[in-house]
Amino acid sequence: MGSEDVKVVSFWVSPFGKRVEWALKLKGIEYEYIEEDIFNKSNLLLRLNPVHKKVPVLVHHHKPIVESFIILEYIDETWKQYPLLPHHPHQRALARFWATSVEQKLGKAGWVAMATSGDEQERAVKEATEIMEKIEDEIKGKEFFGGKNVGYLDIALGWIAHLIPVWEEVGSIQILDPSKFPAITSWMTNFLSHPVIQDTLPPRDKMLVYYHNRKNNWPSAFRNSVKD
Ligand SMILES: N[C@@H](CCC(=O)N[C@@H](CS)C(=O)NCC(=O)O)C(=O)O
Repeated sequence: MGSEDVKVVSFWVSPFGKRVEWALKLKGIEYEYIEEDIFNKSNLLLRLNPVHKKVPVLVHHHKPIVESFIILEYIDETWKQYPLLPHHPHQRALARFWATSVEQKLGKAGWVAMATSGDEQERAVKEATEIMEKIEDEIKGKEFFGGKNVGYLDIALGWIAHLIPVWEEVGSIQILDPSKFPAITSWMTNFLSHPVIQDTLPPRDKMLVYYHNRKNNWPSAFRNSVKD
């Protein structure tokens, strides 16, 4: 795959960016990684993603593709080895449904649970826990959402495995009680022990410092613009 010109513009802790790196690595595609400062955006990012001005951006043969779920589909269609989405259309539809539903519901609730306190935090923890119950039912009895291998939905939800525990520590909250969510807990262990995932995770202590800072700056100019 050495002749492919593939670049990933991302931010070290971006859960969206990790998806792109995981997908490329699972397929054995080499890429150049370009670190972006999302607090002081480069002209490169503004040129590559003028609509959302966000990372990640995949650049394949000088053509940018943005939005992590769209990038995952592009990667899966472009490089056929190690298919990410399930084969059957209904299974594919379900994988997309869970990916986007969890993103919309848990992304916001988890972030607010970490960053706030009092009633607002309590409501957010409750909301996040309710979504976890649905995810628990989905993963029960399986090693990965993709079956025996890490697939599209594992990549889409992978941030739960490494970010939620950090958010729990920063927010002094519990969303993932292992006794309540044994199937998610064992999926997290399986996912985090996969060599590709291990290879790309940011150091936990650096993440803790970063999210403590984000929490301390909340509410602030960022209140209406959750960055990750
Ligand atoms: N829906 C986008 C979300 C991307 C996103 O929010 N990226 C964050 C970094 S983790 C970002 O670039 N934030 C900059 C900003 O919000 O201005 C995706 O899935 O790619």
